[in-house]
Amino acid sequence: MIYIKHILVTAALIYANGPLHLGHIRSTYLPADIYARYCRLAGNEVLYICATDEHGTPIIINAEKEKKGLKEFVDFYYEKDKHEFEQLGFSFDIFHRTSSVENKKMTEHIFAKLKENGHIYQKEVEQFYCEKCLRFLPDRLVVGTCPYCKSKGQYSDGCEVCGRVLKTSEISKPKCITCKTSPIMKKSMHYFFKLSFFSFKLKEYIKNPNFQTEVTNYVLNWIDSGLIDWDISRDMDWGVQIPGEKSKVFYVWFDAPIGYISSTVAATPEWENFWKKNSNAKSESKKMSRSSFNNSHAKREIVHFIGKDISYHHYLFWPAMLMGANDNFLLPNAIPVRGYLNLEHRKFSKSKGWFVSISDFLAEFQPDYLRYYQTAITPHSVEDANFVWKEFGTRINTELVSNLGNFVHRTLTLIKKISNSEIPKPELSNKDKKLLAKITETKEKTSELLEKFEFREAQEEIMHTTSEFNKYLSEREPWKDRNAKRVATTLYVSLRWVSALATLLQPFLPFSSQKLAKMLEIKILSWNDADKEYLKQGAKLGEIEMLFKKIEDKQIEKMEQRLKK
Ligand code: B3M
Ligand code: ZN
Repeated sequence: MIYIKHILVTAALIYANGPLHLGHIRSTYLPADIYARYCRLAGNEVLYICATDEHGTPIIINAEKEKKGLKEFVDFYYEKDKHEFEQLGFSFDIFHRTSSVENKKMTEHIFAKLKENGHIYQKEVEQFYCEKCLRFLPDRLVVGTCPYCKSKGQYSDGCEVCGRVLKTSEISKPKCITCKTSPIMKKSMHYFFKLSFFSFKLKEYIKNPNFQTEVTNYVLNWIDSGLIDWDISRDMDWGVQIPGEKSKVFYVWFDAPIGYISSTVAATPEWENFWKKNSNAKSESKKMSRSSFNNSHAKREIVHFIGKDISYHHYLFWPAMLMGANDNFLLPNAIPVRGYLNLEHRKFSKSKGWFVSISDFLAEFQPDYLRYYQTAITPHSVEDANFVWKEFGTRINTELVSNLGNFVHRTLTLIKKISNSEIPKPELSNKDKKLLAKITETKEKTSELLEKFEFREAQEEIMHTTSEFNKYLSEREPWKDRNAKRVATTLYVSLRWVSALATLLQPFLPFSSQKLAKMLEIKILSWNDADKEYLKQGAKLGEIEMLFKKIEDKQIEKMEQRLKK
């Protein structure tokens, strides 16, 4: 089937409460960027949306630690995150914030709808209250001992050691995080969302074949063990105020996913084309062919990329909110989930110094190195992975530098030397033609993999074909071949793969793909044309630049040393 889709791609909204590290990139922002870039090249109408998640108690705690005002604190991380995401080449169409006017309005709207439809009720509950600080202490503002595994120093909303989500007042030996006194229990009227009402519908919803079964098995388990209605209010001032209330805001997990919609609103007046069932999208015209995966008859697609720790919120709360609002909202078509990243086999920890920030990385290496390695170690599954400096160095040097970079460089410099940068005229044998056909095959195979979110395998596919062309070039030895026709043919065939690479690499390595396009003096237009002969005979190549630089052992040692300190 042939048509343009409206595709909304989101990456989990990053908490504006600390510097980004490599772990954030791998599970969420990079895969989402690869997908968004590919979908654009494939001719779809795409929006890639992200924002800072600026509410909730983690922000309050870290702002207090850094002795900054809340607004000043989130402003700082909003700017910092935005800048670092840009440096890594993430192609957001908007990087917005959940503290925006649009988000306040959309949150109020969805809340009003849920209320209107009878999905909200009020109930009096007991909450921790600090008599010294004179404030309620929701979620992370209380620390204590986990009642299950007895680990000390756990937040009242969940234990990081045994992974259990805790109910209010369940934690033992509670203490106020600020003044360390023991809080009392005080009554407060809260708002609840009837999550339990949606159990059946959610069970139907998760049957979507786009979802990973390893995830839906979990989710099904949660549903079967009984969904509990969800307290969506908090007694504090930081957040989206609940209409008609004083010192009561929505729970951060209520307004955060709404940030996906409100950021789309801020990005385009045509936001409904991405979010609503019956809006009249203008560009349903016929254009691109997409493989049969992923209900390809649907004209709209919403894809949320997330890390595995927030599956509950995305597979249950969020679709239930959209269903309950009953306002023509589409439900997410796909929610790809990926696992955590460890650093040299240990959990990232900023406080323990076991950490690599984006700025530290970029001070030493180009952003495409990070993109390449992270994609190479990230399957489309909840499996965790390891960032290992030595392995990083080896893989970049053998795969990017020796295989890809070398092939491109050899081809282009030989053309420059032999034919004064003019595109050579070939005489193709059957063997040459067979190799050229490989370009189309690779393009198609890569599309299929990308549409199944198998980005690691897609990147491998391109690298594998690069090795084949590299082997061809080495075997034909054009640098010492005396047959001018043969030399021209060898270089022509190699150049066809170089020019295909400019497009095929774009989702993965946007900086290198751009450099390559500049050397070839071409514009990257569409995925579909990647295998076409768009370098015409007689045309000339531009200036040649090195794509990649070898990583030295001492650079790797320096990064390892930094961890040990
Ligand atoms: N900020 C948690 C996280 O960054 C949370 C995601 C919100 S997505 C709507 O993993
Ligand atoms: Zn206190």
